[in-house]
Amino acid sequence: MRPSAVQLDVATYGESLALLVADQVGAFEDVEKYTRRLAGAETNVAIGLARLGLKVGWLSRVGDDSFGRFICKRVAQEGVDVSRVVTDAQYRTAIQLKARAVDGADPAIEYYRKGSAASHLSPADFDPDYFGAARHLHATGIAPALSASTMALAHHALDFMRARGKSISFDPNLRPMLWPSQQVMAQQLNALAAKADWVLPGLSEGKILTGYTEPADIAAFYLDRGVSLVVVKLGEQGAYYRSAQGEGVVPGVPVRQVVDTVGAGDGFAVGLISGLLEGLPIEQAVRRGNRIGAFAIQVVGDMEGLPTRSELEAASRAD
Ligand code: KDG
Repeated sequence: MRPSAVQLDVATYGESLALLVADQVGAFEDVEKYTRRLAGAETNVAIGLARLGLKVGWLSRVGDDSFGRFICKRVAQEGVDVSRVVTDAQYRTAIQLKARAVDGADPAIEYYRKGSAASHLSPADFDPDYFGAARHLHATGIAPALSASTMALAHHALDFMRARGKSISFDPNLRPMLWPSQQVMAQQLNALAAKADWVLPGLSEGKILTGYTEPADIAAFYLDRGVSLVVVKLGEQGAYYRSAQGEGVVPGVPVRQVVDTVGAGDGFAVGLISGLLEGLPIEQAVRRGNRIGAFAIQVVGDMEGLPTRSELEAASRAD
């Protein structure tokens, strides 16, 4: 029997991976030492929101193995509800390697995730009471890339939340190595994006998904499909936003040193989602997104840099 529903601000679903970050610079085959951390776009966002004090729940499947237990323990330690994470007796928890980043360049990664426990998530894992009790759904383009059943879950979750008038954010999080082709990736992710309220592509992602090169055209592509707000992330330049109410560019937050870019987009999503759920005007929510994105890139791990509420407030006051 499923435990009774928890009242959530934000619900999400997807795969988390045991992340092994190289302790030394170089090719994976030459690295001898790795530090174990946590990866997963959805749990990065869930943890960031929980650090700001929101109630967040995460649906997933993990293997009945040490990495699965590590992931559940680590995510729960951050205050995210893991009561809907299923331990799968048959399939393993996924692993990701990440290279030591050099001079702010995107680090190389390698996945061991095909056929993983989370790739067996399906609509049968979706608890309507749990999701129905949440105000907001955060979805990414990674979970649906894993298998036909995770794609079915993604459509099911977005359709369910949409039918109940909940807000939905969608970050395409392009991972081409998980898709059979760029064309299939674009077509399938655009179909999901059209079911969301807030769509958050990076500029290069928006170009791949829509064929347009300008942020305004990328935004128009999604607004024409019924999305209410599009924010195109522009890296250190900040972010461009557009909705029926207007458009603008919010400049980026400078950082002293970019340590590792992975997780910047998840940090951005934390700021935007929390800001909009708290009723901030779009421009201020985007500003918060830029700020938290800047926190995320100053550390080696994917989510360790995400701020608590007081750290966020201190950084905002320092401006
Ligand atoms: O956005 C950061 C994530 O991409 C990272 O933590 C790992 O979820 C991950 C993935 O599938 O690449």
